[in-house]
Amino acid sequence: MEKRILSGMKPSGELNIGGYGGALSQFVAMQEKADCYFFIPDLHAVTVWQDPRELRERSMEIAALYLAAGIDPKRSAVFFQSQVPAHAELGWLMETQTAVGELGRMTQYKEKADGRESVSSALFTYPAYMAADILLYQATHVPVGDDQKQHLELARNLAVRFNSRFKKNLFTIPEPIIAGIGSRIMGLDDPSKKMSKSNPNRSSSILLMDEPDDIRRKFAKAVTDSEGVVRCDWDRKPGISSLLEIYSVFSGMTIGDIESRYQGVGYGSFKEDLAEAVIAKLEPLQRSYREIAGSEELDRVLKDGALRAAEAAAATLKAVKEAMGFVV
Ligand code: AQP
Repeated sequence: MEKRILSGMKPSGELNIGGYGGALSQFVAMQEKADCYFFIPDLHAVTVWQDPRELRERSMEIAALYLAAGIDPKRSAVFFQSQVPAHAELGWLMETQTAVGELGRMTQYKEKADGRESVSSALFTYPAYMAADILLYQATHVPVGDDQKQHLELARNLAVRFNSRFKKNLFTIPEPIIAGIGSRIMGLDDPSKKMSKSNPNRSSSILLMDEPDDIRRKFAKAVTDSEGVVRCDWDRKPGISSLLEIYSVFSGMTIGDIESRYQGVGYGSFKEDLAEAVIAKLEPLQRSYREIAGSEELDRVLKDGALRAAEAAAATLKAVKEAMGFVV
């Protein structure tokens, strides 16, 4: 069977190098090997409050960044989730197959709900909708960072359950592609938490659109430890380990090579070189982003992507509705 991949990045904030390491940097290589659907899961972004103007701007920003990173829209479908109504429709149907207990076990929900006075029911049910995103396109593979493994497991369980309850082999069971290097990039201010778009502290993240001086300044201030040795040890040295991970993603060097290069050298020059490696990769991305953002070509790509996605999704949705007993 042909390999088919679905992946996307939520427009819940400005993109940072966490999402770049865990997702965007791998998209181009994926399209060489598979039929790819790269979407912008804007329906998922609104599971927590989003300012409407910012949501629109960030959604367009992510679409432009996909192309700037090298996604070829002739090969891969690039589209907004909200422009393909089948996502919401299958999402509802998958919700009917999901137990409240299963959703309650999702650690991402627990983390996100923690400390909030009011939580939308959509934040709770979102994993069933994520399952629908994947199953709608019969994705054979889904790249997952550390934080998404549990959600993909749920999607697999739902697919198996649906196939056995209604119709064998209707859904393809998606396999995870576990991101290797880059799957764990932590906040610069607190290496116990992942670098997140929704973190209001701007110095916790390197944004993909940051100016070189901001990048240098943020890395210089990144939390490390007092040992002064550049080595990877996630338990004892999460700050340096995360910086090593970033260095590896942006330089192409292995963690081992970087450790050897900085033997006997303090954190200062390691951080300076790390900043330059990141700047060198982000500059061409930013340049190409500026050419693409706001262009008519981008609008065309998104329109075409939504049409292609809707066509692929329609076949699955019809089969699901028939299997469940709807009059279609
Ligand atoms: N810090 C990270 N390190 C490695 N991978 C990461 N990803 C996100 N942050 C990191 C990976 O990027 C993909 C897209 O994620 P997303 O944008 O859909 O959602 P997210 O994981 O919830 O990202 P954020 O930044 O944490 O957003 P908010 O703050 O809104 O929840 C995924 O594959 C993810 O693993």
